[in-house]
Formats: sequence, C-alpha cells, structure tokens
Amino acid sequence: MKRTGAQMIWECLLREGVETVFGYPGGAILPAYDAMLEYPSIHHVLVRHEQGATHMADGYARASGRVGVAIATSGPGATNMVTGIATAMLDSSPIVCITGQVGSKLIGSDAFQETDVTGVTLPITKHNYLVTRAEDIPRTFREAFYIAQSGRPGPVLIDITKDAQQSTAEFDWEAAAPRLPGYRPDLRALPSEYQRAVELINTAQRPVILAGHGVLISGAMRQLAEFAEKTSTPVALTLLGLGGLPASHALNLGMMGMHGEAWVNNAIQEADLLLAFGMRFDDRVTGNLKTYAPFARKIHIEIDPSELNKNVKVDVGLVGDLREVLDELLPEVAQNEHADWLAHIDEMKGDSAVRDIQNLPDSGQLFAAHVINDLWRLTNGEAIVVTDVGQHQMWEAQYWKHEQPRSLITSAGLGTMGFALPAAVGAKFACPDQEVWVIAGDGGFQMTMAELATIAQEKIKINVAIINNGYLGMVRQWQEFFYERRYAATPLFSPDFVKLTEAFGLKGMLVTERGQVKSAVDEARAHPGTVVMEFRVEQEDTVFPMVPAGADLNAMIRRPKPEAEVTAVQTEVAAVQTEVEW
Ligand SMILES: Cc1cc2nc3c(=O)[nH]c(=O)nc-3n(C[C@H](O)[C@H](O)[C@H](O)COP(=O)(O)OP(=O)(O)OC[C@H]3O[C@@H](n4cnc5c(N)ncnc54)[C@H](O)[C@@H]3O)c2cc1C
Ligand SMILES: Cc1ncc(C[n+]2csc(CCOP(=O)(O)OP(=O)(O)O)c2C)c(N)n1
Repeated sequence: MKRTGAQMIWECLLREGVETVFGYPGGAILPAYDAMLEYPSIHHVLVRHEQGATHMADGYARASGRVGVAIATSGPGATNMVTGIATAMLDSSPIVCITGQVGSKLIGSDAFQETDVTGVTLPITKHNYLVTRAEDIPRTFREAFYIAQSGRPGPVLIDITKDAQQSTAEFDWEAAAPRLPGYRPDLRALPSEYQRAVELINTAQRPVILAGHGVLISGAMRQLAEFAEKTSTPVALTLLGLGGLPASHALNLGMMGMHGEAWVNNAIQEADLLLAFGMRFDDRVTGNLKTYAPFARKIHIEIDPSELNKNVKVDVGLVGDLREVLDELLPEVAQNEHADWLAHIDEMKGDSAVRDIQNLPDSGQLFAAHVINDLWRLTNGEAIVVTDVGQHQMWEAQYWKHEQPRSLITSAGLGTMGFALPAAVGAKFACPDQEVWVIAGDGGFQMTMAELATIAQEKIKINVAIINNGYLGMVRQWQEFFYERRYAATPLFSPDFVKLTEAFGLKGMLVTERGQVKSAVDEARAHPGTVVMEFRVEQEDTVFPMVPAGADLNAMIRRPKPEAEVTAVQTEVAAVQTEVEW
C-alpha cells in the first residue's frame, strides 16, 4: 500500500507495539505530526522541553523493559534531546528518538533550524540514521527498534528529512526486515571458558557476586538467587543492580562502591573470587583500580565484549546474555558452604548499624535519610521510585530497601540532574497501576520542573518528594570534605514550591518536622492528583560512607560516632587525603 513517509512513521510505531510517544512539534517534523491525527490509538504526550521527552521515554523503558519513544523537530528540538540521549546511553536504556530534519536538498546549507544531529549524537547513540527517502523508513524503524533492545540496549536516533516525510512510497512491512550483517548481539562463550569458570567457582573460599544492571535487563533475578544460594555466595549490588536480588534476601549485602556500605567494599577487597554479573566496573564502583580486589580472581559475565578487560582485567570472560549463561552454569557449579566467610562479613558490619542515622535519637530535626526511610516504610516499599542526582539519590539507595527489579529508576552513569520528574512521567505511562514516587533535590527539581505542566495536562498521579536542603547538596559535601568548606555557588535559592505547584493546578505540601511526615505522606497518597511535597531538611548533612574519587575502595570516610561527629570526620578525611591526589 502507498503511504506518505509521515504516515509510515506511525504505521511503523503501531507495528512495533508503541502505545505512547513523548514529543514536541516544530517545522521539520510537522508532516509527521499532521499524520499523527490519523493514528489516535497512539497517545502523544506533549512535553515542555525535549529533554523531558527523552527522559520520559527512558523512564518508560526502564520501568517496562520496552522501547521508549521520543519525537522532536530539527535544530534546537533535536539538540535539546542530547542530554537525555546521553543519559540513556550511559545506562544502557532502549529508546528510539525521532527527529525532523530540513529538506534533503538543503542539508549542509545552514538552513533554518538545521543541525547535523546524527553527527552530534554519533558518540552517544548505539546507532543513528539519517533518512532522506520515504521508502527507507520501514526498514530503518525495524532496524532501530531491533538495535535499541537487542544485545546491550541503548538509544537509537532516526533523523528524517521533511521531504522524506512528505513524499509517497510503497509501504511493505514484511519486506523491510532488518539487514544488519555486521551486528552480532548473540555472541556466545566457548565451552572451555565455562569449564574454567566452574573450576574457579567450585574452589573459591571467599567469593562475592557483583550484581549489576544486566541482571534486570536480562531478567536473571531467579537465576541470580539460585546461583547465590547454591554456591553460598554473598551478593553486592551496583546502584543500577538494586532490586536484582530482594534487599531482604539473606545473601544480599547491599550496594558497593563510593557510597556503598563499608562491609560491602571490605568484602570485595578481601574476596578471592569476584563474579561480575552484568556490571561494567564503573569508577564509582572500583575506586583505585591499582588496588582493587587485589586477592581476587575475576569472572565477568557480559553481553558486550568491549566491556571485558576494559577497566578491570579478568581471568575468565563469558560473553552472552546473563540469564542464558547462568542457566548453563547453574547445573555445573557445586553446592557449597562458605559459613566462615559469611560470618566474617557479618562481623565486619560491626557497629555500623548503631552509627546509622536511623538510630540517632529523634531530636525533632528532619534528616533526608529519615524522610526517605519513612517513605519506604509508609509505602511498604511497593512503589516505583525515580530519583534525581545527588545526596538524596545515595540516601535513597541506602535507605529504601528494594525488593523488586525495576523499582528504582535513576540516572547513574551520566548522573543527570533534572532526570527524575520527567522519567517518572514515563514510568507512570508504562505502569499506570503502580504508585510512582519522585525523590529529587531542590537543585535537580528546578532543572525540569516545567514538566509539572505536562503532568497537569495529562492528569496523571505522581507523588513528588523534594528534599530541600538549601544547597546543591552533593557538591556542597565535596566542598566540605575537600575544599575546606568554601561553598562556592552551592547555596541555592528556591521558589515557594507549594505555591509553584498550586500555580500548575496541583497540590503542594510543606513538611518541616519529623512528626509531620506520616500524616502528610498519607494525605498525599490519598489525594487523587499529583502532589509535590517539600521536605525542609537539615542543610549540612552528609552521605556516609564515602570513598573519595580515585581512592582505594576500602579507604572510606566512615559514618562518625554520634558524640564525636566533626572531629571524627576531619580525621578520616585527613587520613584519606594523604593517600589520594586531587
Ligand atoms: C552521585 C552518584 C554516585 C554514585 N555512587 C555509586 C556507588 O556508590 N555505587 C554504585 O554501584 N554506583 C554508583 N553510581 C553509579 C555508577 O556511576 C554507575 O552508573 C553504576 O555503578 C553502573 O552500574 P552497572 O555497571 O550495574 O550498570 P550499567 O552501567 O548499566 O552496565 C550494565 C552492564 O551490563 C551489561 N549487560 C546489559 N545487558 C546484559 C545482559 N542481558 N547480559 C549480560 N550483561 C548485560 C552491559 O553491557 C553493561 O556492561 C553513582 C552515580 C552517581 C550519579
Ligand atoms: C545537569 C547536571 N549539572 C551538574 C551536575 C553536578 N552535580 C551533581 S550532584 C549536584 C547537586 C545536586 O543538588 P540537589 O539537586 O539539590 O540534590 P542534593 O545533592 O542536595 O540531594 C550537582 C550540581 C549534575 N550531576 N548534573
């Protein structure tokens, strides 16, 4: 059948099962928008900034595991997408971004709103396309969706010239099957590598599993739990791996890395075998590579061969989908007990629990960690939490105990402030029956708060907790530790968030004391529309523990004992500073 290029875009989206797209119109994408009216079964969410559209598509993808779709015009519309595309790229999130482009005859002439967006996004997309002919649209879309979600997922951009949208061609979906001879998302490890891995696993005395985002992406939660239980191996998780093994599981140690708990990092440093399951040894996870896990043999199970030996040299690399590789390994590995090792890790937890902020006497002060932990309790931990970036993000990782995969959505690799609110919109569209909470700082929230208008227009229900500490908190913390408390450009003015929210026709609430938290959260959850809650928390509060950037993983600045807070921190910072170059 004959179709215009503009119609083909929607025909393709329909066939890919797309129900919702997030976008913003403009001249070069107008033919596509005009054709959209013929396809009412696809819901278009009009965003307030194209960055919001990409984060929404990303949030949709992370909550559902399906491809998220964002659409924008050429030039400024397309370049506004760049941060969202890079965010998805760093966290392996499958999104497809569609941009309009100037007419093909105008390309290269600095035409109105012309940007070489395939050039701009080349390093931050898994793949991208410039389409100049209508007949190429079906194959391009089929390839783009296939690439975005197969192998290691990631963002794909399709830039379509205005004339390609306007011209007419034959639309044949069946004939447009992907032709990608050079793309190999299905590589497999050799039997000899499996054998070597099994030997190392069966003879290890102090093994630790490092479970990452790949567990969630491949859906290997059951296999991870079975493997850990059969081999009696404790599991440390990356930020993006949280929820891959229930937090309440006896073998779950918690988060590793810069703000991971001390016993987790110490266990990694003492381990004789690390089993990296779908994680990429980010520098926030390893600290100083020269001293990282010095006694450990390393096995890395990874779908992207370019990740093997990239940061950490490994003894065995098993390329493949984690779930499939674990299915192969599970019958081969021996049932084991590591009672002494597990007891030793328990001992390392030591007095951490009593130092925990949750155990401080309630002085009436409102700490961010209190708020987040209270939210977790009050929701029974059953919500999807979408965080922004900063201190609140780390407290969320520490104090919200994730039992389910895909219950935490956060920008980890790029650390994109402004991510949370729009990503939560995407998550809500993906999972309309689930309770969705945003946890954001006063800084990050202000970056994309215009999306409150999108929320109001769409009449969706999200709960937003702004953790307002009056600072760009995480940067202030670095200044406190490493720049002698010179707070350059981190004290932060904020608007009256309650009035601001009300201006969008939504409900705003202010909480200043711990005693108000429960009733306020109950009221917010019962309210049918979106509620923005501002929690005014302690201003100079600190995320502990902390491995300073580039320091050894076990050179942590620890949570101070309550009675000696300031001096204890200063001594620990000084001790670590002598070893690290800034
Ligand atoms: C302020 C801040 C502080 C941070 N502090 C910490 C911290 O303390 N601890 C921490 O852990 N992180 C921290 N991070 C996040 C950190 O920067 C990394 O983004 C994170 O550790 C990456 O986790 P990952 O390797 O599991 O996930 P990803 O970066 O998503 O990597 C996943 C890996 O799994 C592979 N994979 C994908 N699919 C499959 C499959 N089907 N089968 C097998 N493999 C697959 C991919 O190829 C990739 O290599 C912090 C971030 C911020 C912004
Ligand atoms: C877009 C962007 N700009 C700058 C940064 C650097 N940065 C990381 S954390 C942070 C402070 C965040 O402050 P806030 O949103 O108030 O959260 P808090 O740390 O106080 O919880 C900044 C500026 C970033 N991650 N992203």
